[in-house]
Order: sequence, then structure tokens, then C-alpha cells
Amino acid sequence: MTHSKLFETIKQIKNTHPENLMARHFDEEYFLSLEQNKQQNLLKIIKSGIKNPNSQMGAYAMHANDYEDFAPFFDKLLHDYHNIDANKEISQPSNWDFSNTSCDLKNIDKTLNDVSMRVRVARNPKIFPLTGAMSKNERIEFEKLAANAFQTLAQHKDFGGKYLSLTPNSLHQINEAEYQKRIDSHQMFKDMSNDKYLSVAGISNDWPYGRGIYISRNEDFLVWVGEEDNLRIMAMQIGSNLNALFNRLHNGLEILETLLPAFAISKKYGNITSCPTNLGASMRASLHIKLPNLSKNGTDLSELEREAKSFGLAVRGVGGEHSKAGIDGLVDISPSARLGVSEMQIMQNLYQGIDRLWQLEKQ
Ligand code: ADP
Ligand code: DAR
Repeated sequence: MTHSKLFETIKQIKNTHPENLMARHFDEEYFLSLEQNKQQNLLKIIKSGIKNPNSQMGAYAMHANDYEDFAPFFDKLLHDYHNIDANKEISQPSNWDFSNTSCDLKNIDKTLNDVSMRVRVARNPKIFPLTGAMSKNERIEFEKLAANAFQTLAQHKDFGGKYLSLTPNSLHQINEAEYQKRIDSHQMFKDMSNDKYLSVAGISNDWPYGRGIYISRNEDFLVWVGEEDNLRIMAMQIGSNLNALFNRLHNGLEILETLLPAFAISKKYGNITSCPTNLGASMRASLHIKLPNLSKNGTDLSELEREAKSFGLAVRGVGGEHSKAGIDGLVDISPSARLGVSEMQIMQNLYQGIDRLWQLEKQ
């Protein structure tokens, strides 16, 4: 595609899809100021947002250094998406100390005692590219390295479990029925090759090679391998105690840090992730909660989305991103901000946001 065609296409997207942050902030002068190979790299980063004009972000990093290397481009998207004031420097605090605040959903309403809770973070090893730029061999090599680490974790008294692989003819390969069972229980990620954003970005290339999941014995600590990020590390519990959930994740993460090669972490951007929406804490903390009034029994989420947004919360369906609400208004609620907020602040944002949403629902 010639530069003029590229610029014309992006200008058109900017007009027809103002929510596409890549198109909103793409700067022709900046692009032309880059040497040729960097122009090619930037084109790979924004390809998904060009081919999918309805993208929200419209860009994926391919290498951990991309955020620094293309800061004049990425920082505009990050300030916009994460609501960081234009005059404020981007920086990522880290704080896993939850001891000074108690976030138990039962204190909002005693009926909130068996809520499905989940908190996940993303991690990418420094020694591999991000998932959009990995070769098939690199995906298989990283999975082997992770499976090796899981062999040690499997012996741990609190985190023991097993690794299940999707890689054909691999040692831990599971069959289709087991895979589907894990998806239905919201533990496993879906076939990524069906995601038009991830496939254009190269993130779902070589599916299902190099993909799998580690599951602890009591199934409340899980690690995805080879999804949108090389690792998605999560705790899932049914209950009300957010402190216990977050501590479970943190304790498991600290063990994994000793078993795996160093993760890509930047002083400015925090935990490096494929998608700029996840940069920073890289944490999504979510509750599956019934809000039949605000969601019109799951048939119309517009009012719920508006109210949730005003409380710094996002709404997803019960099958995760791009899915629909469940019957009787079962929805997935999580704080939107991930960059510039610490893990402890995210837990508080979730608790305070849900409290306000719950009061509205009960009005
Ligand atoms: P991610 O949270 O990793 O960005 P998704 O939003 O697609 O990805 O969710 C991945 C899976 O996790 C989906 O099956 C979704 O239903 C499940 N999930 C998310 N939050 C919860 C929760 N609080 N309880 C149970 N399952 C959840
Ligand atoms: N579809 C992409 C992704 C946005 C956020 N979701 C992620 N990273 N799973 C977009 O730019 O809209």
C-alpha cells in the first residue's frame, strides 16, 4: 500500500469510526519521519486497527520495546484510553499490599456471598517477542519452557496441579471434549483463530500450537499459555472476599517469577503486554453478578454500560470479551483502568464501583 493510500485509509477510518484510537492519533508527519524499517514495524503494529475499523484501540505491540521505540505514537493512545491527563507523565505504581483495606462483598450486601470472582494479570518473557511476532517454533519453545516450570509448580503444596496442552501430539495434549469442558467452565480461552482482531495482528497465528493451560488441583489458580499474551496468570474463586482472591494470585505469581525467565517490565509502562489496553498493572479483576434491572434482564446493556462507565467500570458478557449477558442479567463487571493504577487500587476500584452499581440496581 502506498503512503498516500495508507493515509487516505486511516483518514477515512478516523471519520467513520471516531472511537478507533489508532486512527484518531495516527500522525502522518511522525510516520514519514521514521526510517523505512521502523515504518514497516509501525505498520505491523497498526494493521489490526486498519483492517478492523471498529477497533477500540486498533494497535498491538509486537516487541517489548515497541512502546519506548514508538512512544510519540503509543503515548497518545495510552493517555486517551487510560484517561491519563495530557500533562501527567505515564508511570506505573506497583502495590500488592492489601492489608490496609478489607474488600468483602458481603459488607455491601449479605446476599453477595457466592459471587464468581476472577483476577488476572498478563506477563511476557523478555527473551521472546510478543505473541504477534512469534514464529511457530518460538511458540512451541516457550510452551515447553512454561510446561517445564509447571512440572515444579505441580509439586507445590498450595499450587500443585497439572498442565493441559492444545499442541498436537504433545506430551500433555487434551482432546476436544476436555477442551470444550474447560471453556464452558470459563477456565480456558476460546479458539483464537476466530478472533478477527487477533488474527490480523498475527497473535493467533499457528493456532493451536504453543497453547495450553495450567490448572491447580482445586481449580482456583490457572495460567494460560500463548493467548493474547504469552502468560495470563489468574485466580478464580466463588465467594465474597476480594482480599483472599488477590492474595491467592499474588502468592502464585511470586512462585512463577522464580520458575520462569524474567518478564518484560518497564519503569514507565509497567508490565509489557501485546494490547495497550492491558499495559501497566495488566490486571483485569472481574465479578459475574446479576443486575437484571440495570441490564433489562440482559437484553439491553446500554443503561448499565453508561452507569458502569461513570463508576470507572466496564461491562462484558458472561463469556468474556465480545460475548452476551447471561439470563436474568448475569454480567461481567471490571474496572477499566489498568495503567497508572496499582493492584491494590484496582481491588478498591472494583469494590467501590460494585457497591455504587449495586445501590443503583436495588433502587
Ligand atoms: P480476559 O479477562 O482474560 O481479558 P475475557 O474477558 O475474554 O478475557 O474472559 C476470559 C474468560 O474468563 C471468559 O470465559 C470469561 O467468562 C471468564 N471470566 C471472566 N471473569 C469471570 C468471573 N468473574 N467469573 C467466572 N469467569 C470469568
Ligand atoms: N479488539 C481490539 C482489542 C481491544 C481490547 N481487548 C483486548 N486486548 N483483548 C481493539 O483494538 O478493539
